[in-house]
Amino acid sequence: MAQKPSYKPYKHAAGGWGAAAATAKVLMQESVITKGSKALLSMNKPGGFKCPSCAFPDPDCTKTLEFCENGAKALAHEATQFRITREFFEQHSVTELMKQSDFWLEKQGRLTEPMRYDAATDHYVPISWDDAFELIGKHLRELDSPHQAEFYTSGRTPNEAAFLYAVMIRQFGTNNFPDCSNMCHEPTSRGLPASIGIGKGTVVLEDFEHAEALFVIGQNTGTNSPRMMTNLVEASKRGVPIITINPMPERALMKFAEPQDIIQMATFGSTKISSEFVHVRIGGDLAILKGMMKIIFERDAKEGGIIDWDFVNTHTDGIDALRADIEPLEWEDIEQHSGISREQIERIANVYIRSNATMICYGMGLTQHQRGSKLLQQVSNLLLLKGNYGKPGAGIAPIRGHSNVQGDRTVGIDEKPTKEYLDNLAKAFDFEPPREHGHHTVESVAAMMKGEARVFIGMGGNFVRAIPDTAASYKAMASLDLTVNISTKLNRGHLIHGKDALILPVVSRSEQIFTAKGEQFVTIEDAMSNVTSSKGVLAPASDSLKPETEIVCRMAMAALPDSTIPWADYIDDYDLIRDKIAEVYPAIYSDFNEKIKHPHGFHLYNGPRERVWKTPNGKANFLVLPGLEVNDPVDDADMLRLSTIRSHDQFNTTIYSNNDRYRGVYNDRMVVFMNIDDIKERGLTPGEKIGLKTISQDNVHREITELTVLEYAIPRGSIAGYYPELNPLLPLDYHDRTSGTPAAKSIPVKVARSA
Ligand SMILES: Nc1nc2c(c(=O)[nH]1)N[C@H]1C(S)=C(S)[C@@H](COP(=O)(O)OP(=O)(O)OC[C@H]3O[C@@H](n4cnc5c(=O)[nH]c(N)nc54)[C@H](O)[C@@H]3O)O[C@H]1N2
Ligand SMILES: Nc1nc2c(c(=O)[nH]1)N[C@H]1C(S)=C(S)[C@@H](COP(=O)(O)OP(=O)(O)OC[C@H]3O[C@@H](n4cnc5c(=O)[nH]c(N)nc54)[C@H](O)[C@@H]3O)O[C@H]1N2
Ligand SMILES: [Mo]
Repeated sequence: MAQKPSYKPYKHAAGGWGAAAATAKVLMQESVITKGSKALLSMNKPGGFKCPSCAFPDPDCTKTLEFCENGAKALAHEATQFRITREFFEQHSVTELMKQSDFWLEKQGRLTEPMRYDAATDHYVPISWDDAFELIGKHLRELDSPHQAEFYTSGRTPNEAAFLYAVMIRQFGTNNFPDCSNMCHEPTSRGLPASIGIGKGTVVLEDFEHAEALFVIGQNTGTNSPRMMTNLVEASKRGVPIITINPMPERALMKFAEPQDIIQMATFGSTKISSEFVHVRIGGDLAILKGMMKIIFERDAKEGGIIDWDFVNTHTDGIDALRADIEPLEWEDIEQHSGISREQIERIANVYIRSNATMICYGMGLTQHQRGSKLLQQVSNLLLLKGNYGKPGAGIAPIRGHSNVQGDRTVGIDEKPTKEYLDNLAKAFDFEPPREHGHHTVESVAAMMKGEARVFIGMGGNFVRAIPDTAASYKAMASLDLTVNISTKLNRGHLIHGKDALILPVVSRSEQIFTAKGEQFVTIEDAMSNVTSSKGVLAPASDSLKPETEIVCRMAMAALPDSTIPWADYIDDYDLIRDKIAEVYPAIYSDFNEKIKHPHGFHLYNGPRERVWKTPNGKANFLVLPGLEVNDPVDDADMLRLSTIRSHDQFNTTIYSNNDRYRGVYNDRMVVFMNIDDIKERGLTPGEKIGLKTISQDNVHREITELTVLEYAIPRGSIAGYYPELNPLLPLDYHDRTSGTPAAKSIPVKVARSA
C-alpha cells in the first residue's frame, strides 16, 4: 500500500545511527542478512569485490567494515533474495508492467534467464542464449550501415568486458558509443584536456591528508560518495578549511557523524564539515570563480606573492587573456549572478590564497549546464594561478559517478577515439577501425528520433530513464527494430522496447565468475585513476546468468562470423584480455597482469601530477569563458532554474525507497524544493500541488503536474526536484555545447498551477 507522504526537516547530523539503522533495514528488506553481511565483509577488501555503488576510491582497508550506508543499499539490492522468473513474465504483460513505478520494478528482484519480447502476446518469453545471440547477429548483419546501431554502456561494466565491447563495435564498423559518461562527467573528459592535457582528475586519495584547503562544489557527498565523508571528517578534525558551494545546504556537508567512529556513535557526537557554506544560485558558480580570480589578480598586482609566478611562467600559457577577461568585471554583476556577497567571495578567496595546497572536488552541480565544460576550465584556471597541480594535497577532483565509468572510457568506450588508440587497436587486432566520430548519447537519441538508428544495445544501465525528453525518447526507442538490454535488474528500459527485444541477465559485481579456465576476476578504475581487481564472493543469482565478458564475445561471434579475433578464448581467460589491454595502452597499462597482483592495485600514469601537460603547446592553458552566464539567459521574469537531483535513497534510476531522509521528505518523490519568497510571490502555499512547464525554444510543450511544492532553503529563482521523474521537462537539445551533456541542473521552467 502506498504510504502517506510527509515532510519534516532532518535536524540531526547526517550519518551516525540514522545511517546504521538504514543499513540494517535495507539488508532486512532484501532478505540478505546473512548473505549480505558476508558480502559486506569482502567489499572493497583485497581479494574481494569493488563496491558496485560509486566511483570513490577505497581507503587503505584499515577499517573492519569499509562500506557505507549507500554502498550497503547497492549491494543489498544486487544480492537480494527476490527473483524474476519466466512465471513472472507469464503473469504480467508488458503493458501491465508499464503501469508500475520504477520503485516497484526494481523491487521484483534479480533477472534470472534470457527473455525475448513476443509481440503476439505482449509478454516476454524465455529464449535460449544461443538463439538470443543469433537474433542479435542477424539484426546487426542485416543493417545497411553499421552506423545504424547504437551501443550504450553504463558505468558498472568492468574493464575487461568494456574493452572487448569497444573492439567488437569498432570491428563491426562504428564509433557510436553513447554512454552514461555523456550525461555525467563528459565536461570533465572534454573540457579539461585543453586545460591540463587529461580529461580526468589529478588527485589521489592520500592528497586529502596534505590538502590545506578543500572545496566541494556541486556535489552531494554524504549521499553520492559517502566514503569521501571519512576524508572530509579527517580534514575537518585537522582544522583544514572546507568550503562547500551548493544551492542546497546538504546535511552531510554541514554536520556528519561517522558510523564507524565508535566514540562518536556512543556519544551521539558529530563533526562540523563545512567551515564555510556558500549558498550559490543555480548556475552562479562561474561568477564566484571569476570573483575569486579577480581578487587574486588585484591583490597580486598590489602586494605581489599571491600568484605562483614560477609555476605560471614555466608551465602555463594564456594568463594575460584571462586577466583581461576578469579584471573589468563589476562586483555588482558578480554578486547578482552568483547570489553571493562580495564579502563572502573575498573570505573564500582568502582561504584559497592562504592555502599552499588546495583540492577542488566537484560533481554534477558544475557539469550539467550548457557551458559545463568551459566552467570546469575556470575551476582549472583558479588552480593554475597558485600552481595547485603536481604537488601533494593539490589538484582537481571530479567525483565520478558509476564505479567504473572512468575505466570504461579509458579502455575504449569513446565516441571520439584518439588516433593513437585506433592505431594501436588496428595493430593489436589486425583490422582497420572506423576513424570518423560516432554518436554520443544525445546524438544517438536524435538519430533514433530521425529513424536513422535501427538497433540499440545497452550494456547495463537504464537508457530511456536516464536521457532527456522522456516522452519523445520513449517513442524513438519504440520505433527501433531491435533493443537489447544486458542487465541485472528489471527496469523501464526493458518495457520501452523495439519490435524485437531481448533482456539478457548478467552476473553482478558481487558474484563469482567461473569459466573453463577456473575462477576469474575483473578490474575497475576508480575516480582517482587507481586500478584494482574485483572478485565476487556470492553464488550467481541464477545458473542461467552470464558474465558481461562472455556476452560481448558471443555477440561478436554472432555479428562478425569472419572475425579472426579469438573471442572464444577471451570468454574463458581474462588474463588474455588484460594482455591485449596492455598492448593497446602501453603507456599506462604495460605489465597489467603483473601489476594487478598488488593487493591495492596501481595508479595509472597522470601527467599533471608530474607537471607534464599533454596539450598541443605542451603547457597548461588558462582558458577564457567570457561573461558570467553558464546557461543561455532566458527572457522571462517568471523563470525558475530547475536542478534535477538525486535523493538519498536512489542510485540513478534505481529507486531504493521514496524517502529522502536528509531533506526531510518521506514517501514522495514528486516534489519541488522552492524558496519561501518564490512560493509567496506566486500566490502559492507550501504543500500545494503545482505543475511545472519548460520554457523552451522549440515549441514542444513539456509539462509535469501534481508536484508538491515544499519550502526549502534554496536561493530565490532556483528550484530542485528529483531525477528521473522530472526528465520529461529536459529538452534533448538543452545540453553542454562542448560535450553534449544534458544540462540537467539548470532547466528553465515556470510554475503552472495544477488543474
Ligand atoms: N547513492 C548514490 N550514489 C551515487 C549515485 C546515486 O544516484 N546514488 N549516482 C552516481 C552517479 S552516476 C553520479 S554522476 C554521482 C552524482 O553525484 P552528485 O554530483 O552529488 O549528484 P546530484 O545529486 O545530481 O547533485 C549534485 C549536487 O549539485 C547541487 N547543484 C545543483 N545545481 C548546482 C549549481 O548550479 N551549482 C552548484 N554549485 N551546485 C549545484 C545539488 O544541490 C546537489 O547537491 O553519484 C554517484 N553515486
Ligand atoms: N535529469 C537528469 N538526468 C540524468 C542525471 C541527472 O542528474 N538528472 N544524471 C545522469 C547521470 S550522471 C548518469 S551516470 C545517468 C545514469 O544512467 P544509467 O547508467 O543508464 O542508469 P542506472 O540507473 O545507473 O542503470 C541501472 C540499471 O543498470 C543495470 N545494472 C546494474 N548493475 C549492473 C551490472 O553490474 N551490469 C550490467 N550489465 N547491468 C547492471 C540494472 O539493470 C539497473 O536497472 O543518468 C543521467 N541522467
Ligand atoms: Mo553519473
